[in-house]
Amino acid sequence: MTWREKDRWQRLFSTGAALSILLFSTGCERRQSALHPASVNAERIADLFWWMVGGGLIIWAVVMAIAFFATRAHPEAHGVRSARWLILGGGVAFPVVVLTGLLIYGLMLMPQLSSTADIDLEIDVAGEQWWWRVTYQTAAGEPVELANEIRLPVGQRALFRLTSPDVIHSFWIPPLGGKVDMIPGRTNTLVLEPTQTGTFRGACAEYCGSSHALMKFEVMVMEPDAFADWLNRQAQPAQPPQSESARQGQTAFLANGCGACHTVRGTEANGTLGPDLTHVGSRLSLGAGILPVDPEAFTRWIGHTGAIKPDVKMPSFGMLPEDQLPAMAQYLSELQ
Ligand code: HEC
Ligand SMILES: [Cu+2]
Repeated sequence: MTWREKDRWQRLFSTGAALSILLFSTGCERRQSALHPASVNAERIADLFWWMVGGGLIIWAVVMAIAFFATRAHPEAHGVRSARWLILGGGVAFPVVVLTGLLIYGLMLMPQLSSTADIDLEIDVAGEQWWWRVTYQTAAGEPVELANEIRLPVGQRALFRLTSPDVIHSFWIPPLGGKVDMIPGRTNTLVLEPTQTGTFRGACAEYCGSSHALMKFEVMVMEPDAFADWLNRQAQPAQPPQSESARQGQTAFLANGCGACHTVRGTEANGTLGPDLTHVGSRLSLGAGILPVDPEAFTRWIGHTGAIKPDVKMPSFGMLPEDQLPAMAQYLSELQ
């Protein structure tokens, strides 16, 4: 291959790489993108991001113009005085001014971002391996526990208390905010005030073990009335099984020891190691954002737990008699 051919291949390759990066980055989903902010603080941070991108582009253009000037337009030697002026101006004065401006802007944002005043609602979230334990403090007194799902009323300020029982996770809902570490023995706080309704997606942003990539959660921002109805329903005990197969499912659920790890409020199942299943049939996802919520998915989850989520802290129950899994799946789907 001659030098010229090699050059052409290289150019083709780098254009292809640049194009695919562009395609991938525009393929980002809105519901999991920090560039489509949907909360007061996320909007402020996105503004800061765009100012920095804009400023960076201008500085890049100026540097390119100077490089062009020095290498193509006037390649001859330049005077010492004008060179010194350029170095002091562009190398010392300019960065000092720009970086000081950015620092002041950032410092001015911080008190607003971390303020915990005027809270409408308090939610505890614990990062578990590998799911999210979510507890709402209700006005009525009894806290309401659920998993892998957070609903918020639009326009209200929600205070999150973030913890972890064992390893470090990081709580992140890109369109709303976060990337706040959940550290054992410590409680970090985060305030979110959503500005639009919609369903968003959160993820763990700190490597926490083998199924780190399989712990997601759904965040639904709703009108305040719909939110209050939802929280009321979540506070109710589980409804009794409706169909014959769900009744058999409940018997199997209790007989096979599921209640040692799972709570179904209103029944004798009161374990706390795994997610509260009182209203699991009404959830937006199963297994921390990796399966849909339907009888088929329940059957798969119970029968192939470890294959779906490596190192999961729930044993697989694939060895149970064949009719028990669909019956339990029916029971769980009816826990609306
Ligand atoms: C040793 C404790 C343990 C036992 C016993 C157990 N589970 Fe689990 N279960 C868990 C844990 C932990 C999770 C969370 C797994 C994850 O997503 O990482 C879980 C998750 C689930 C989920 C998904 C919940 C959600 O909101 O995503 C369902 C459904 C479930 N278990 C059903 C059952 C059934 C049915 C049985 C009995 C046949 C059972 N479990 C027995 C610990 C247990
Ligand atoms: Cu994690």
